Amino acid sequence: MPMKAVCVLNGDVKGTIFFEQIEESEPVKVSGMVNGLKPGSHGFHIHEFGDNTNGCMSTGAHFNPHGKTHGAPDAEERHAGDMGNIVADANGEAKVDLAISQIALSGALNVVGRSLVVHADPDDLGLGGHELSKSTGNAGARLACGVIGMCKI
Ligand SMILES: [Cu+2]
Ligand SMILES: [Zn+2]
Repeated sequence: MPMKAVCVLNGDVKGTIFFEQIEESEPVKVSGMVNGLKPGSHGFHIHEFGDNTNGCMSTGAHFNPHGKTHGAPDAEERHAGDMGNIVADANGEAKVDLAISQIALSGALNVVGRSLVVHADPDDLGLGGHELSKSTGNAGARLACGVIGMCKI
């Protein structure tokens, strides 16, 4: 059965991102728009907790059910929540249109109830050589976040 979820991003930037999965064996389509960004690349991750009690700081680390190190979404070694970067144009607008196979909207890889986070800086995909590259991609401050919730098909 197809499933659909949505995340409204709130913080220094705004956005609405939809998650759709046709069936369990299919990747999750992640689409939508983020506005108010500095032009360029911004780290885009699913963090483990759907907890915004202390803003984006209480969303925890990257969703990582397999105990891996940080990487690119298509790399062998990466967190399930690693979705790479979104790229904002000169107007600060980033269009998101991804297909992510390491997450799901049900079962062990379910991301519903977790948080989506947009960062101030580019995610170096684990390759930057910074002390944070292998844990966060050195993507800097958490600009906005929101809890991923089920929505009507
Ligand atoms: Cu993040
Ligand atoms: Zn990561």
